Amino acid sequence: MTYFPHIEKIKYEGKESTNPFAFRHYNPEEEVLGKPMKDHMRFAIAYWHSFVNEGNDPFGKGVNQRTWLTEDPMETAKNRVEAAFEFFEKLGVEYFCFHDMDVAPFGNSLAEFFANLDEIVDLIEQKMQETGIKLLWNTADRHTNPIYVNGAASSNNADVYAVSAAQVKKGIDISKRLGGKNFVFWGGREGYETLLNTDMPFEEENIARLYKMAIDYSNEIGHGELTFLLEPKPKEPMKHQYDFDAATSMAFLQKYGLTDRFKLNLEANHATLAGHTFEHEMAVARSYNALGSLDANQGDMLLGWDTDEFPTDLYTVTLAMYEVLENGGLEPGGINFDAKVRRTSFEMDDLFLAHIAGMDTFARGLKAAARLKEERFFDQIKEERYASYQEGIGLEIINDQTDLKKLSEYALNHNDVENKSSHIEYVKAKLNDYIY
Ligand code: XLS
Ligand code: CA
Ligand code: CA
Repeated sequence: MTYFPHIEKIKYEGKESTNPFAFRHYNPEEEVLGKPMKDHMRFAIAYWHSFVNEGNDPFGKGVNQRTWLTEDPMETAKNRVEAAFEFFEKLGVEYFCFHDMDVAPFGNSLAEFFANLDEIVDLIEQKMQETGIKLLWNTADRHTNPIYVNGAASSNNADVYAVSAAQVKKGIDISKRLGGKNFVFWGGREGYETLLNTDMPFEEENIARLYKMAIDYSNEIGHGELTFLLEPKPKEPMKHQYDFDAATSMAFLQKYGLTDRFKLNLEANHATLAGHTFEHEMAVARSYNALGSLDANQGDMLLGWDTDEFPTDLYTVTLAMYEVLENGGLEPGGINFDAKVRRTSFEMDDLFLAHIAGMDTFARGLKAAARLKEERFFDQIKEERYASYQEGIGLEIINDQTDLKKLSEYALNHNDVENKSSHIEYVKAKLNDYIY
């Protein structure tokens, strides 16, 4: 049985290819800065968007043609595993990511859910062994179940807190079993609707408590290598989400002493929602040595929602890949396509076309970023811009050899302060030459 019978393994055919089912830029083994492209990217497929999402929106039902759907939820779940691994292999992607709720039906109780999960994880494990495909990260979906109406670890209801903890425990067990290297905590409904009824410090402390328990449990079961990834998002589904952006998330991790085991999983669309660029979020994370992994997608600048489109904006992707290079790579993280096909792209083959578009865009972004790095484009601009700190009073400042008295004396004797133009339009025009 095959779910994509017309599709052969997707190959790299070069820029001139007119075959829509071929890579024109992503050539997995091609070396860029001494490393195969595929190892720079460590691409992963998001199970939820490609194998669960039905293409519904607030105004209409699902439109996606998906041949793995049946009347029986367990049968559908098993079909999905087959379809997903066929897809990963044909696309040549080595990693995948999933929420517990993506892979197995909840059934009627938590116990039934865990039993369903065990059965499906058996199948996933077998497929991973057969294909060599690996788990980039898994996570516990603590937002879909109606009990999470007031949040999970931030819920006012302690029984809800316990269910959420049980899902996290199960998720870490699954991670150990499948050899996962990362475990994601996206805040889901951790946030508030109104401060009128919310004790914010109390809720945040409870969230931190759960994360500490997760760290302890991972150590206890001999899975202490696991990196936990906190994923910022400013809004949706809550009006205000606690992990607003990278800076807010780092303040939280520092406040509760979690930085040893936690890094950030940054999503492009969430950066947009927070009023930042993707590269800003990555630069902030890097400044804390906390850039863990990426959720590759893009938002629509004309809409205020989390639209999770496939990434095709070469400009942003180039600047993001530049941050990845500056970070020395993402391992053990990677680049997960947290993106869904548009509702009008409802055929099965669109799953391939969309991922090919994203992977080709990242390949082009990587190459442009490598050129920028090799030619020290940004380094030179910055060196020149901060040159005043390389000598004289500037050097004394950065060597901590001054104080307010000395600086005041210096300033009073130097009335001739002169600034230099940044020529920013010229910089942007030159940047275009590297990208296009
Ligand atoms: C939702 C998030 C979610 C996380 C994983 O907006 O992007 O899918 O990446 O829970
Ligand atoms: Ca995400
Ligand atoms: Ca999103």
